[in-house]
Amino acid sequence: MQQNNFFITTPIYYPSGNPHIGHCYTTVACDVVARYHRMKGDNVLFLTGTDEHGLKIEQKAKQEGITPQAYVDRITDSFKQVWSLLNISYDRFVRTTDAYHVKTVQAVFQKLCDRGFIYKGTYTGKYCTPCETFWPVKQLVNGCCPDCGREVIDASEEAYFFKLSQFADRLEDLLLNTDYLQPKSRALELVNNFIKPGLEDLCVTRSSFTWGIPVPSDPKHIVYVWIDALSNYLSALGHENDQFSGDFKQFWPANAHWVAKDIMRFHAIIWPALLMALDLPLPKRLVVHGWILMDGQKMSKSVGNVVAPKPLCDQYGVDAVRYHILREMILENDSLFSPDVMLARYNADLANGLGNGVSRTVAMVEKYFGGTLPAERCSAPVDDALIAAASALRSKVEQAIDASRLNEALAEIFSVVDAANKYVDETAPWKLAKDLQQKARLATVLYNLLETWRIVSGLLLPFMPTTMPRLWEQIGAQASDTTYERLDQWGTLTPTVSVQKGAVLFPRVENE
Ligand code: ME8
Repeated sequence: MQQNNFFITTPIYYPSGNPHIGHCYTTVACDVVARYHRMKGDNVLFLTGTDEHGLKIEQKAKQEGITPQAYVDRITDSFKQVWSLLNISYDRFVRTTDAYHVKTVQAVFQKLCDRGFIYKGTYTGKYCTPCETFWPVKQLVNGCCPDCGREVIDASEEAYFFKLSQFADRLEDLLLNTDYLQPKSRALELVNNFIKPGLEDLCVTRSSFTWGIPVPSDPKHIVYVWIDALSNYLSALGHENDQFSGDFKQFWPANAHWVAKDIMRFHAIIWPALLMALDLPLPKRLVVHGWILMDGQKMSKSVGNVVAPKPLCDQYGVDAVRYHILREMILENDSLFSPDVMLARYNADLANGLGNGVSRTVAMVEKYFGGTLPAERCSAPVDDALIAAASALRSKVEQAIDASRLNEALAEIFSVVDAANKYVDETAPWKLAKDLQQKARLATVLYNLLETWRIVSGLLLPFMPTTMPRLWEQIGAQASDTTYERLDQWGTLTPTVSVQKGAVLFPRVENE
């Protein structure tokens, strides 16, 4: 089988506060896609990291009376701890303070100068400190930052500019006529808001603070934090540094950058323009999702309405948290985080639907057959719908994941969970068990259920990587039964399969 390379990235997060459920959404989503591609046999490189420079970090460290480096070291650790808690299988963690990254940023900046895309001028305009963003006055909303709504300050300084305006036509074409942006519905918003009003050249250096990467030829200027940050996707592959030899050639262009809509503009306009100026291939896909809202507002450190992942994981288990945040999010929309919805969905989908469905099947195999099914079979028409639904599931899940619609992949899987539970009601194994003539029929019903749980759990593995192997032990599935190739092959479990009763997979959680 030919191995495809697959390079997927999260944003590199600002270590200006501990990670919350919003950061977890993007990271868990990328983790699922990365695990899914590994399961398919692809050669995956999954990158995440932290974006550690800029005025905001410098100010935070000052408030605490420590150096910016000490400050980012601490918060970056807290990101790594949360990713480890959530079972995030990243392959590489880039920090913009890493020496190899600094080298790449300086080389990229110099290359843009050498190629004539950067020139020196004077910047006058408005600056939003929390967002680290300069805004042309015409883009302000009611005089405030169009992203976060907060006040902006006057700013004027000698600075370097990137000739972003030259790329307007190519960017418009990229957004409207290619599959770069997903969902496509966001393209018009970008073209109308940013390209049509006239793209201005981008100020790409700062000289009002020092916590950043100096311009190599003019070190009193610091490279703009977004040029610094976006370059992580190149530096982490060893481009223009000698840290990871061969990876750039192997993994660039990225297969998917995942971000939320707050930073879409940087990834849909500035990033491709920089790559065009560097004459590098463009990423294949930019996946932009909405926000997790809390009380009607974006969940964010600065609004102060964040939900921390640790207490939720303590209450529900890590896999349930991974499941829940992905199950609720429709790519185009924002989604509300609600503890009540989480509780109700956990109990309905995981505790009752999947967990109870599996444990009931296992208990019946134990009760009626001492734990091992006999080989005799007797089919009935009622089996056909379940077998068809389970056999077709892999291709539906594949389609949904390839379209970055993870909630739809989960909805497809849980419709088969429902079908399996309905099949139990329809076939009433407890009635069959009363009739000695029906042994083969009873074994067939239970085998069909075990097979359905095998397919369902195999496809759920990227979403719930801890619980699914425990489920396999219970239904008697071997590692070879749950490989990707077997997940659309009905009849994989050995006919005389033995089950093993185990701990409750998803204990019910009561409303406190
Ligand atoms: O923007 N809902 O870092 P950041 C959904 N350093 N996703 C959310 C979210 C929410 N309420 N809150 C945060 C930066 N996110 C830059 C990125 S990349 C070259 C540089 C997620 O810490 C989402 O992925 O502000 C969003 O795009 C990202 O965190 C912003 O993280």
